[in-house]
Amino acid sequence: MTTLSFSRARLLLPALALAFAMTMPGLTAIAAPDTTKDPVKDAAANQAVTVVIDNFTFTPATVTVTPGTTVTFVNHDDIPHTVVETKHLFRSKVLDSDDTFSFTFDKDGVYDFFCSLHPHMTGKIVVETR
Ligand SMILES: [Cu+2]
Repeated sequence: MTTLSFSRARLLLPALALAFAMTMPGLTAIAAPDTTKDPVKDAAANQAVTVVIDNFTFTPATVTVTPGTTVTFVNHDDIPHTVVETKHLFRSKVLDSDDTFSFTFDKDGVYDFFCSLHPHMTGKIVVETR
């Protein structure tokens, strides 16, 4: 059952995350990159964008897209991660290696997300009509 493994993962992983975070103080410095030059923004409408999870990081950390864009998150780490929108717009299941989660952003807005297993992992999808 996914419910069982999810609960176990939630119990086990925060401690690991904390330990990891302490070894990488620079990670918290990733904040508010300049999105005005994001090349993704210039792609065609109804685009598909991929955010890669690797080395406890969402890349790119900020993506600017037009409404209707489907964003796919893919976990390239060898440990599980999740993608959770801060205001509960979406919440992925636990993504094992190479698992993906997709969400289509229909409305303009700024959508912050994080990994519930490693809350220092954060990212942002900016949806704006051009
Ligand atoms: Cu994670």
